Amino acid sequence: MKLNIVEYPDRKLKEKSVAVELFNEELHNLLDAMYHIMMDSNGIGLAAIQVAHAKRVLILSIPDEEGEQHKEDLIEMINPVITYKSGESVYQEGCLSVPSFYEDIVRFESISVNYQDREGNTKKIETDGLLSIAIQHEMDHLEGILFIDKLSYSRRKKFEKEYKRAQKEKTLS
Ligand code: Y12
Ligand code: CO
Repeated sequence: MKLNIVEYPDRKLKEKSVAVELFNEELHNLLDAMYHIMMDSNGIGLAAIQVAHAKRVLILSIPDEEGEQHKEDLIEMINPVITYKSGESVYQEGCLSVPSFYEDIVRFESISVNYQDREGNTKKIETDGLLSIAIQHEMDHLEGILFIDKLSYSRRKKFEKEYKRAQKEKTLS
């Protein structure tokens, strides 16, 4: 399966993803292809809508203390639901669909999430730190929300300005 990353301002990213009902080969092929494009793009998290599949699917590969990502640490979440949230944390986020732009975003510090794995088994994770932030960022994608949608009016303006300048530079080079 050949996938491409959908980039802002593509309207596809605004789509709400639908629940997965079939845990079949098609889903497994999508998950495998998402893993490859995420790793090839130096990402740590990816939602299916970012590769134009409006399904409630996301993957996460959080680096270890040495900054290395291991296949065995890959987390695949199907139909995730946050069942508990507490605290507040701020992290400078980036997104493969909004390349070259990073901003501080406020999220819950700790969360509990119920989800299904690729076989449809029910799972639960309780987490904080980078994994918690990454899950919340990817779950926003399932609702058609980008991290830039969470910026204040002035920061959003700053983003639009930087984005327009980057586009102009692209066309000139
Ligand atoms: C914390 C905050 C946000 C997330 C969501 C997952 N985000 C990413 O995986 C972002 C990856 C990313 C990679 C980039 O490429 C390189 O660094 C080579 C990048 O830079 C460019 O596109 C130029 C931007 C974002 C998880 C945890
Ligand atoms: Co993103």
